[in-house]
Amino acid sequence: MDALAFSTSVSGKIEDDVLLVSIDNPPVNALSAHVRQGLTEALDHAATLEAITGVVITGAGRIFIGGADITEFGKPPVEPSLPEIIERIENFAKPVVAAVNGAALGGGCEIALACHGRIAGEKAGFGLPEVKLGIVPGAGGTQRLPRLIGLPQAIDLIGSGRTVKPAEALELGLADDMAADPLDAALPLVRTMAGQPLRRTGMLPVPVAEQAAVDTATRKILSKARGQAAPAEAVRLITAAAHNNLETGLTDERATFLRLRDSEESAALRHVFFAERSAGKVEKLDGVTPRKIETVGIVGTGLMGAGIAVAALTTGYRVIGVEQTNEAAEQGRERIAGILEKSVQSKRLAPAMRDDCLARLTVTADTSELAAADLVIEAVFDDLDVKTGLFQKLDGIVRKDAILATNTSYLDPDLIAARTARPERVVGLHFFSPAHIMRLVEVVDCKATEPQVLAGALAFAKRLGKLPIVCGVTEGFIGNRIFSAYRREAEFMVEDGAAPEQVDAALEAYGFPMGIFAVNDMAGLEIAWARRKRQAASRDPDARYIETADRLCEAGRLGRKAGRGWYDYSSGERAVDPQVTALIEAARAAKNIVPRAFTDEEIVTRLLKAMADEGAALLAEGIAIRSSDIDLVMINGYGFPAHKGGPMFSASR
Ligand code: 3H9
Repeated sequence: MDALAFSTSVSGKIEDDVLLVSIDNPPVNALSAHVRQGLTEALDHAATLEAITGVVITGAGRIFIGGADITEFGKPPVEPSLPEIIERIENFAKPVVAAVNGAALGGGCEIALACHGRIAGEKAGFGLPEVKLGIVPGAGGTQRLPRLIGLPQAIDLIGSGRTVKPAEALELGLADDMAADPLDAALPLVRTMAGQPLRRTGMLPVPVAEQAAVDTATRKILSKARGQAAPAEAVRLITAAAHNNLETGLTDERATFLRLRDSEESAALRHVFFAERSAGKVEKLDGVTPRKIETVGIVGTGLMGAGIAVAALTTGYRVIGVEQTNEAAEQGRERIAGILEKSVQSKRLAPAMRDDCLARLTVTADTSELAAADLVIEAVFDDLDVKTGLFQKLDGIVRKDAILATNTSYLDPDLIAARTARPERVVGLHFFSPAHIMRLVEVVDCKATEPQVLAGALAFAKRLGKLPIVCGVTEGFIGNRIFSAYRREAEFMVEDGAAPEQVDAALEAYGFPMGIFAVNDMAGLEIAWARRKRQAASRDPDARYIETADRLCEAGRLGRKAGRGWYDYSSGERAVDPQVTALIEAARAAKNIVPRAFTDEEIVTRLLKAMADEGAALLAEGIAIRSSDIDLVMINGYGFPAHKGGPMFSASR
């Protein structure tokens, strides 16, 4: 029989007595207005045609339904609404089964929940990730999921926004069955349901759960919420499902969804969502074929090099680690194996995958083995002579088409490149520590970098599962340059009268996991000290300079590792140190500064402005491609709270 077109994106096919409805709205089958209209038409068709005894809903391509169309948020509503369709599915007189071929997320999962049966294909995924967008499910998810799988499980799933795979979905009772091709199981299932009483999720009682289990699940979610509203609202709605009837629960859910959808928090998180999708897109690379990378050389297997090695091994690369001596090579190998082992213990890596990773790893003191590498990343001491010396040596070892990447944080990669035989193959790959965990990688497009080389480095970072941000050459690239401006402003305020602990508390109340002075102590003060000493001769003598950090370093207060820095850590906790207070007061007195009071609001406003101003300069200089890239760098590398959208987003509001 010919295909039926219910709308531009929803089609139907009659399979004997079953209407098979397919949603085809690339790229993710989002529930745009035409999909909702098509689904309504399809249900009308199935309701009126007597020969149809049941309906199966599936998605075309690799996704079932990616959720509500986020691009419609903030636009005038278009009928029919998703809750209306979902209610209609649940109350439909004929059985409706979801053949979940791929990700069923947000509104997509809510459609599946309202169906009378759910079959998970092998690529299926079920999730309600709304909290990640600063909202709660708005089409019944908080009311139907607990009815189907229980309160603690629903709190975990909705509160975390995580996606479950078919086996777990089956175990939870979220899916009724699994099949390689979900249609193969959905069609017979819907036929067996015809004429039988249907299991309507919204009519089920919420299974009785132990209060302790509900409390534990709630605590786990709230402890990670860091000042965001959505997770707590989601928990409240789910918990209320146990004593509310469906209608009351749905009304409360809808009102909460609409309120949160229009909040700053949701606008910020949606900005971050779309920013991540734009990141790494570089116009000048359109149509450029990336250099192929399969074997990665890593020179230096300290903390950074070992982290990069683990990231590469776990994503399928062959890795050749290089050290200066056999003994150091053995230690490097042990360090890498140790990180892999920890991942096995924490169940993030299967034991078989660890063995596979180790089989692809060589660590050697023989640099000539790098002849086999497609890409060599240096993770050696951050010194210009050390790095240039290494790259010059590599010129005589690696293939002509191999890429050389520097992981420098502060040196000028153009200088390193200029001293090599082929500057066009040099690129920056600035990882953040620990490199196997931190998502951010600044991919530095140097003056001479060839497009194929940049595209190769970018593709490599993406395959590592990282969030690559392309940037030009400048001292500290995007992140450390903004961090320096932010730090300078914080130090100005301290010299003018704020206490470091007040600055930190204001930042932490804003949503940073740690204030800037505590972060400096954690990272260690010596690297920035060395840089200030290097720059002393070229510093503008008229520019304001704060000596306090130098005085701390001179007194051996190099941060947390030393037990003292901006704070005292001798008790194991960070504590205000009267010696630091005295040092700050002496610095003020030396400059005749009369300290004044700062409000927390002024502190945060000035720090945000310092970041945004530096970001604007980076854009003007062409160092950053787009302002949302700057937001992502600060969120993923420097603890800027995602639910505030980043410094550029926040400055634009
Ligand atoms: C919701 O459902 C609310 C309901 O409870 C209540 C409603 C009343 N809408 O990520 P990708 C775009 S809230 C519009 O690279 P992947 C994306 O911007 C929603 N557009 O693909 C990108 O565009 P471009 C709950 C969307 O294969 C392109 O699709 N759902 C949406 O790596 C490809 O995206 C979610 O939060 C959307 N919903 O991953 C799920 N989703 O090509 C959000 C994506 O122009 N989506 N786009 O850059 C995802 O997690 C991933 O996109 C997904 C596919 C896993 C589906």
